Amino acid sequence: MGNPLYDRLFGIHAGKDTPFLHLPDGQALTHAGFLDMAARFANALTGLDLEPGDRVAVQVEKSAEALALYAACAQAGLIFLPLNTGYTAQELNYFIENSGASLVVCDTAHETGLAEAAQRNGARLETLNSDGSGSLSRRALGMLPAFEPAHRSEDDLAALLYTSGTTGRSKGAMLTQANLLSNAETLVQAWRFTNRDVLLHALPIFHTHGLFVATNVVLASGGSMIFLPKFDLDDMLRLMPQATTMMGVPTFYTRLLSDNRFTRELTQDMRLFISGSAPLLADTHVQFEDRTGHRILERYGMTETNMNTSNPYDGERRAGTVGFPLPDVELKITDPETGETLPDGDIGIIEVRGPNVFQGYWQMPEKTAAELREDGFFVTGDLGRFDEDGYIHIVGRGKDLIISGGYNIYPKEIELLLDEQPGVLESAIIGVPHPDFGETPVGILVPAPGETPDIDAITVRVHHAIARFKHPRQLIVLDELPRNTMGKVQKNILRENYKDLFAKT
Ligand code: MCA
Ligand code: AMP
Repeated sequence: MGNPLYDRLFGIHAGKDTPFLHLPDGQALTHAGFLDMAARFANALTGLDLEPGDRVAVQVEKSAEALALYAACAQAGLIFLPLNTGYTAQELNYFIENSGASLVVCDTAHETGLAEAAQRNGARLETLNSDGSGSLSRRALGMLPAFEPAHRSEDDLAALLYTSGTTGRSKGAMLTQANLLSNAETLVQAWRFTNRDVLLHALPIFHTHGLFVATNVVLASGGSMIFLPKFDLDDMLRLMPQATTMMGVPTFYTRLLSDNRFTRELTQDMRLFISGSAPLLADTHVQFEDRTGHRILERYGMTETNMNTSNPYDGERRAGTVGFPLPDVELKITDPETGETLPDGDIGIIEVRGPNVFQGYWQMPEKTAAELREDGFFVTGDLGRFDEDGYIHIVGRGKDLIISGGYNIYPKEIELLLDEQPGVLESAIIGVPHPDFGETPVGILVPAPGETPDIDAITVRVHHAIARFKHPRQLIVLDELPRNTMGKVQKNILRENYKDLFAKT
């Protein structure tokens, strides 16, 4: 039976002295060296009595070792559960409990804060730091650099990625080996990746974009990555001439364009720039081409589906669109009320079906049934339309979601928190345009009768409870929220009223 994920992404590189990771310290880790590291971690994991199917929750900084832990989980048949490094202990407690993780891996700095949550949920706790040190690495160092991959089938779960929801509770998207492999292999073809490619990798590796889209594509094609801990403009400009491709969220592109050192000459050896996770403004697309001569290739995906559509490699990459459905992905536009397919050109909800689509939400059958139809179509909640040439335009969202610098923020989660603060009757979180992050959350508070909410105290509590990127950039007190005749809060009016709060001057 083998282990398709391990075999097709990692095992194929056994014994190769070719570079895989170019690290910030100037060192390169070869494919063989990386596999040795992964095998040691796999031995360490099984030494902790983990068995195929167990969940491994990982909140660590980006490093070669962190990536090797992903490979090790694939090799040992464990379900990899990566977590945003910005999440607070309170948020992590939920993920550990909900997933029933057997092992939590975190930075030493967070060990004390997580110890109780791990213990309460019967999970072991190990550490892995950005410099590669930590208790798990120490275990791994004492292990052999060889590990017989656990038998797994394509239908077995490979990863559990939590994605927030409109109800405020995060849901674990169950992704199988087949989900990940089919998408990686499709994207290699669609974007013409080869073993000569060098990807400039500055994305985090705890989300689909940096982990599956970027890393799996490079693994499947045999190329290498310049593996940066995070997006740093100076590093990007310095290293771009050594790369052939880059994947980024729109903020990467606007930040590059804001610097005069970013020139046509600097990008002359680049083959391809890819953007996704949030809408790329048509204006950014045009400016980018004017400056560099390259047309950014925009694609569209979700945690639940990996990538669904892409602009063409050959042919017109059309600004303001996300291109065509990928091979084997079916996409239809449906009426939000009836679910019926709409005629081409009409705006409706985007639904997708294909080998990329997840298996449902971990232990949440009702939520799964609400979004994943019995015929296999997944209701994305994004609003779109086909244009006359078949390009897909995303024109909005049917779901209440804010995307800040590529990170999703679900207003409901923050509203629930604000509503329970002293002196607050009710609240609304809206997304307003932001020059750097695309959108940013702003909170509107309505005081309880006769009370004055203490904004400073509320801010402190919000900061303690949720990740930095979700913090409302401003809290505004209003006497009441605008409502329609049905009593529903009219967020569109609030968005319009506050749309210029962070406008560029
Ligand atoms: C960091 N901060 C943020 C964000 N990132 N605040 C709001 N939105 C953000 N995205 C916080 C920092 O913690 C910091 O807090 C402060 O804001 C300013 O940080 P700054 O230095 O400006 O930010 P940065 O560290 O440079 O990060 C910005 C970034 C980063 C480079 C845009 O957020 C990023 O790499 N985003 C990519 C996210 C991504 O990979 N998304 C894919 C999801 P303080 O002031 O306290 O220090 S997967 C997905 O969506 C689907 C599948 C898809 O289609 O890809
Ligand atoms: P996530 O849940 O983090 O996977 O985010 C997925 C969401 O990001 C999608 O449902 C879209 O709303 C949005 N998204 C991803 N790529 C694009 C894109 N190219 N244009 C517009 N929105 C996008």
